[in-house]
Amino acid sequence: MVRHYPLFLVLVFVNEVFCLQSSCRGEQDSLPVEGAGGCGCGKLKRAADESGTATKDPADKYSAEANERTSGASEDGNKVQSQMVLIPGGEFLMGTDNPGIPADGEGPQRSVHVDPFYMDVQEVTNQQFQSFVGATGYVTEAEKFRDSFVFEGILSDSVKNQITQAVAAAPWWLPVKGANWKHPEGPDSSITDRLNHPVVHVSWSDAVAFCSWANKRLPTEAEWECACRAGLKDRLYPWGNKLNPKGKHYANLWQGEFPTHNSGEDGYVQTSPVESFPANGFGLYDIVGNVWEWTSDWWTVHHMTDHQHNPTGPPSGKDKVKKGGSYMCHKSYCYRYRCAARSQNTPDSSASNLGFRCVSREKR
Ligand SMILES: [Ca+2]
Ligand SMILES: [Ca+2]
Repeated sequence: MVRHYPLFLVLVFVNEVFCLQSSCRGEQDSLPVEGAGGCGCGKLKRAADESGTATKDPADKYSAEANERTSGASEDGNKVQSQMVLIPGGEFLMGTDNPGIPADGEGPQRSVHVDPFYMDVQEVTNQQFQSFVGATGYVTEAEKFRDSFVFEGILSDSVKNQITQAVAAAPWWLPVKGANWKHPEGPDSSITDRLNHPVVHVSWSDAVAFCSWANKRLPTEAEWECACRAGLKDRLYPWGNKLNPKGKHYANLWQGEFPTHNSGEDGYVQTSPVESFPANGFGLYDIVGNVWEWTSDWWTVHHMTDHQHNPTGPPSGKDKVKKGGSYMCHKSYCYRYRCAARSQNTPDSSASNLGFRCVSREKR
């Protein structure tokens, strides 16, 4: 199966990934909420019907019965599964009344209750995803579509030279044939030397399938944000309000001029091994930075100010919420490595800076 993108779709697609992951800040800062659509956000879609392979409900295939047969929890114990920590839940203030990017729907601040739950201390790694694929034969959406989006700055010259499509507004996002979780920068790359890095090029549906196999699920946005804040009130970051307390880096972000120069001052210009930076107060690593993390909620920028109990987001939508920002985020264009920050992609989207972690009601 080969999927050909019409050029206009590629342009929309690239622009969309670009917008959703990182940029549009200049536009969004100056636009009302409705202006979020002005950057093309919300239109990103893979043509699933053309491929005929998109998974509508991946959890169906990875049922509890299948999990008992194959999941790391039942056979390999903690070798495959992430360690989990209890997130005590309770009342917390979600969102902010001082949004860094108002058009993203970061506000208003509202009182939210979430029940206690367990969360993976780390982003799901390549090794863990490899175990899942080895046990189930799962094929990701990027593999079915035979391409995914990769940041130009991490591509080899030989791969770049084969790409003829580009976008003036976002030339650093390139559609790479053969890019997928096993080959993050295309066919000439591998995960051999980064098994402990977060898996990337996984769609929302892929993430749901993995979590279901592990007898877990994706966090709601409220759960994710409660976990990010770690009991601190009105703080920008999981550790406080200063980005680099005492001159130290607390997350894998971008230093330097985006997109031309990443100084790697924090030690990494791409993904970093999970747990390379300090954990937050709940014991969660890389909850901001490293890779974006999918949540289970559909996207909306309109939020009730009423108190909410275990909110799960809108009943339907086009995009799923992702949280935490990535190694590509810099304040100059992607001030989204804050707990209140948020962005979105369609469920079948995948890129080189988007991953996930799982949660569960019981400890796994
Ligand atoms: Ca970095
Ligand atoms: Ca992260």
